[in-house]
Amino acid sequence: MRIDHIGIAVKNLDEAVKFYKDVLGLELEDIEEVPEENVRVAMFRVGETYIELLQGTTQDSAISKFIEKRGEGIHHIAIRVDDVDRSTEILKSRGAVLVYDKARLVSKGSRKINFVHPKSTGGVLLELVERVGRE
Ligand code: CMX
Repeated sequence: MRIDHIGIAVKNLDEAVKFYKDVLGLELEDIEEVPEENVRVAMFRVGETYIELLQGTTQDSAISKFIEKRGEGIHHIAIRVDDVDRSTEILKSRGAVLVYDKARLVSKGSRKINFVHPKSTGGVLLELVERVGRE
């Protein structure tokens, strides 16, 4: 296990990308739309992990709702796991509240994800992410 990425909710992805790239000098790895989650995301490599900037693409997206309620800022911490289905079942059996009953495949099948609700963790949304076909 390791920290896969830290997710930051932003209102304007293009402006935020400019700042992280041109001012902070971070390396932009990828920008993609993740329709399953109603977000557009930009990934910046920071050593062994990533910073993920997220903009909601619909008003009812989790990111748009988060920004409306709490403003821009850190939205989640993602932990890389080997088998997200197994992690989901183990955590449920230990009493954690998972957002999805079954983990979801996203990003054209390259990632399988689930979330532990902030009510379980002391106020931090935790993502569990399996990189499919990657170590
Ligand atoms: N971190 C910490 N607390 C959060 C939070 C977050 N990211 N999002 C919501 N909360 C808090 C709210 O402030 C609220 O607290 P209070 O009860 O004290 O007011 C509580 O959790 C419930 O909030 P809510 O507005 O009623 O929000 P919902 O229950 O509708 O949604 C959640 C919360 C976590 C279930 C929803 O955001 C979700 O389904 N998240 C998983 C999907 C997701 O985040 N997708 C975007 C990222 C996709 C990607 O990384 O690719």
